[in-house]
Amino acid sequence: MRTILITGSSGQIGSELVAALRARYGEEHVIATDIKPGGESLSAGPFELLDVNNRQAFHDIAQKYNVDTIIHLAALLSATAEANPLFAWELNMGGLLNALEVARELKCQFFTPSSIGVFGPDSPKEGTPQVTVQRPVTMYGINKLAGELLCDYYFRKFGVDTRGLRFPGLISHLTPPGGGTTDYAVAMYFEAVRCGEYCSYINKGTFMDMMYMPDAIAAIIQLMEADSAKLVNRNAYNVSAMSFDPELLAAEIRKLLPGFKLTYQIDPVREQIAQSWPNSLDTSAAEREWGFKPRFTLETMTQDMLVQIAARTI
Ligand code: AKB
Repeated sequence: MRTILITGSSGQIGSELVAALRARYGEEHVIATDIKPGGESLSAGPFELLDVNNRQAFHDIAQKYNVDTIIHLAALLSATAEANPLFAWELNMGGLLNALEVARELKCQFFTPSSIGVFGPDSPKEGTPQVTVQRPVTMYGINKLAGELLCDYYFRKFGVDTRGLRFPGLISHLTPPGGGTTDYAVAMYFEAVRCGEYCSYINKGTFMDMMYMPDAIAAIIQLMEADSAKLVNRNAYNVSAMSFDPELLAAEIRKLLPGFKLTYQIDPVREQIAQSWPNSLDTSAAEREWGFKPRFTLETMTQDMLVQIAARTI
């Protein structure tokens, strides 16, 4: 049985991943950590306060629980990183380096998410290949691309079993994202249910890849359990389930909430970030090497999101 340490557990991915892994491997086998105190659900199992920039504390907690797997999620997302580039470098790169060092010292399997942010304006926009030109123009993208290379280095040089996914925008009705460029999609669902209208900071015609959180959680587990020998692109798989712009998402919401109104007030920073990213990814390497197959389409995700949000609002 695995024993897994997760950093950034209170975040959008972490809060759902901790629950899924505890259900799969047992409560005591998943050590949730975060820089701030965990909520009720995280504290249902082992929880520790951890600043990932403190390597000694990171090592001590991992050793205390005898962990064999580290899932490193703590990071600033794209919009926040653009507003605080120096702190983004410090946290996104310093935290990752510490996590990899602890994984090396304690011989742990390792996962950290990458992002569609690793691509830039020079990358092909449609069907962006697994291996292609990567010249990101955001601090977040630079961090994530350097992170992929650092994970490759720890695999080749030290034999750490590193793995990673290039996540698109992740949609969830449970924990809101914070500081990302793709967050508008989640906000649109919540506002549609709350008041029937949404003002988008991303422009019509700006397409980005997206995926529903249950598919993201399943993909992490599937990749971590995959046969290492088959993982050619082990630290950086393109994954996505759909691509849409605000208009397409609004049209889907209107199938269930016909009066929904979409307006625009463009945020130039986030719009520019979005425009530097792909419109749609080629995910064939993930399909071929470890069987990636998302279940949710834009239609089924929208149905589920609206039902779940409405159920909570009543
Ligand atoms: C963001 O928008 O920053 C993230 C991402 C695509 O990595 N959701």
